[in-house]
Amino acid sequence: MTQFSVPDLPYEYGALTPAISEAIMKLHHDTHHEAYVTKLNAALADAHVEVNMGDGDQQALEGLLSSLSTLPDSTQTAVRNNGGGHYNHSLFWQCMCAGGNEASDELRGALEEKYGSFEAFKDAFTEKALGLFGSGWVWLQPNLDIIALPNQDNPIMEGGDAPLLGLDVWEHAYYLDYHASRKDYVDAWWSVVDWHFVERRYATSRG
Ligand code: MN3
Repeated sequence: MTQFSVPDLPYEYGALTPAISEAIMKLHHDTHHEAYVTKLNAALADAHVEVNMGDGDQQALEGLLSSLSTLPDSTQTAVRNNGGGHYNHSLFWQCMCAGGNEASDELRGALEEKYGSFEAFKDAFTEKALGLFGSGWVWLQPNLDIIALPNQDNPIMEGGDAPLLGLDVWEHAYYLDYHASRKDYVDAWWSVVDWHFVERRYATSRG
């Protein structure tokens, strides 16, 4: 039976303070992410869908999410929401680190070229985050496009590439700390982005 599992955070729960509190990280990782994984495993078991886990959760999820239409109709929505939830959160934890860091010359230069300046890129990304109605995610793609998608949807589900960077703008990601101010959350989030992780993904995506 296919069993996906919640990865440990790559840092302590309180590592992202004050941008994101220990209380949010515990709730978000231990309760929300855990629930997506539990429901994903249940949906696959109910439909007797076996997934090759040989290369780990991330590879298996990329295969699953890019071929949702091959699943039984009754399973597609559950896998879309909960498989998306598992993939997106697993990526999200890795996109952050204590204190954040700076983008490299290569990625920074490419973003500056596309958006005019690094600040203009951040403004464009923030604008997408604030403009997304309801729950969803904002993604930076390997071609450096910024895409906002609802719910737990991910560019992979649309036939796109695996994102480099993702921002969770569900209320559960910030409400305890910032109440209804998504803008304060996004502004603080920039201070904990692990650009070294993002630039490794950028380099890999370019072969
Ligand atoms: Mn979330």
